[in-house]
Amino acid sequence: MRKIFLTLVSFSFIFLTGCTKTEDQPDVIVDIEVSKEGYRPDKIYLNRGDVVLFRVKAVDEGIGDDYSQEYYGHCFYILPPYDVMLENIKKGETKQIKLKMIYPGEFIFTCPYCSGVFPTKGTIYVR
Ligand SMILES: [Cu+2]
Repeated sequence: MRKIFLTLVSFSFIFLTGCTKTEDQPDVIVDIEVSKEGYRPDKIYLNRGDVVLFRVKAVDEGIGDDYSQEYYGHCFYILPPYDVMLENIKKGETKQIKLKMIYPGEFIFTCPYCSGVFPTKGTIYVR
C-alpha cells in the first residue's frame, strides 16, 4: 500500500514538473505567421511562469498542399526541453497550443518540414 502511494506521488511529481502543457488561462497570447519567408515574429520574449497561448497561422502551403500525404503545410516545433509541436498546418489555417514557460533560457523553434530549405527558424527568450 505504501509502495503504491509512493509510486503515485512520484508519477504526479514527474507530471507536474515535466509537463509544460496546461489548462490555465493564458497570461499572454502570441500570434505567429509562418511562410517560406520564415516566422513572423521570429523573436519572442516571455517571462518564466507565463502561461502562453501560441496561435500559429500558415500563410502559404509550405512543403505542399496535398493533404493525402502524411506531411503537408508547415509546423511549429519548440525544441527540448519544451519539445512540443504543431504539425501539418495548412495554408490559411491556425493551430494553437498553450504552454507554461517553466524553463528559462533561449529556445529555438522551427519547422522540421522546411527549415532545410527556407529560413523557418526563430527563438523564444524566457527570462
Ligand atoms: Cu514549414
